[in-house]
Amino acid sequence: MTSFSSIGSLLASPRPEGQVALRGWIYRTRSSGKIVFAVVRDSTGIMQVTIKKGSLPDDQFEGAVSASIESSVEVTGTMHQDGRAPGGYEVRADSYRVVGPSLPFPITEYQSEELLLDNRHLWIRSREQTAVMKIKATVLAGAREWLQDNDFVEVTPPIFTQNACEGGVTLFKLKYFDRDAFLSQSAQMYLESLIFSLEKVYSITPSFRAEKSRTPRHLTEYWHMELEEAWVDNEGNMRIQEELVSAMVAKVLKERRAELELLRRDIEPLKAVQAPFKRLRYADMIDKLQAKGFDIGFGCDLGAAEERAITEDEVAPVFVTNFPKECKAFYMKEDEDDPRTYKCADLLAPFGFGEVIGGSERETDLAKLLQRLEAQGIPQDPYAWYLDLRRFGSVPHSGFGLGVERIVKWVCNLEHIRDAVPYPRTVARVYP
Ligand code: NSS
Repeated sequence: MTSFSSIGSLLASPRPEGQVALRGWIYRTRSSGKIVFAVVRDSTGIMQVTIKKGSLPDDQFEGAVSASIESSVEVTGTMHQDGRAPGGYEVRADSYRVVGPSLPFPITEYQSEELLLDNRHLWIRSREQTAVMKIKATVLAGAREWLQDNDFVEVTPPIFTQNACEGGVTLFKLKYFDRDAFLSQSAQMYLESLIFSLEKVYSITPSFRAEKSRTPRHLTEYWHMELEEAWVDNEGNMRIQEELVSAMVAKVLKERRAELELLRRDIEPLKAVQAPFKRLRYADMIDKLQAKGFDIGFGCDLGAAEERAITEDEVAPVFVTNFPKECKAFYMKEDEDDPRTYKCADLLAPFGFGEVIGGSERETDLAKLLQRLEAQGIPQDPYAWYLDLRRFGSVPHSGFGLGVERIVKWVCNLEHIRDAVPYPRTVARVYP
């Protein structure tokens, strides 16, 4: 049986004049009379292959002439240095077998965004998408590595829920047999319950938000990394976030240089992503925004434009702390030093990328929680179990949620969040 090598391994340790076997998909191909120049890609790279009439059976040569891009092929031949080939080497084929021919590929160089999205199942083969998916996997691996090194336990919270963790406006409601249920917006409340045994927990799950607005940073389904820790206050929570994010970026810089380069991502600013991150108070940011001409006052939430103005001159992410209560969810802990505000922080990525994490210390005062539910007209029943957590050995605790695609969008410098996920779900799209 033929033993195939990956293109990446062949280019990393070339075998000049040596016999090699590779397989993949035709990335480019052109023929001129008695010779076909094909570029073959696999998951690890691209390799130029030359197919010369007479060097292999005629039917294989004809097959190479007629095979169009995205046909899958198996190639054997010898590897030769060639300065004009990508990667500096080419393979001269002595056999070239088309495994699965391709119809004319619907995606060519210049296509509308709509056509690309309709053909997402084919478009995800592109080298850019492939690089983004690899970087995303490394972002997740870097996080899991840091979390494991720091004794966090990965847990698996439910997706069907009856709790609106982040408010009713963006809930996806569904029929759960004879009851109503929602798709989870956040695992937070379940994670809070798990700290009473495990103390340090995290989960990576899909979260769902019925976001009607079409923006470059909102998906209706996104991957949510959430963490909760007992005995930690808001400052400790921020220290975890800055170390975690620094570790994720460091892992990408260490292992995904080639992919960052393919995406033409300037890596210098990423090198500056190192804990600690700046802490800025919301109230000071309002003053700063007013001075810049924004029509904004204490109590207004920060939108994309405000976040951009705060971070446009930053190289590393920054925390904005102490949001007014009216901007945030009922479960956050009041700051006794400034009771208009919560002990909370949003982490904003630099250069205007905006919010990537939302976190807070949690309110442990049962009376305050009950009072807020009442004031906001939120029925208590679905939260009875959550409120119980304050009745059975409550402890100070904090946690946060990180939008994985928001991080990937920033790290890869993508214009739109939909390119940070293979099959984007937005208000306009659930196909393919
Ligand atoms: O609404 S959050 O700000 N906070 C929570 O859900 C908390 N309950 C998390 C927690 O403390 N366990 O969302 C957290 C992050 C936010 O900073 C974004 O990075 C991301 O989730 N997020 C989104 N990403 C993509 N698309 C949408 N629609 C979206 N909404 C939030």
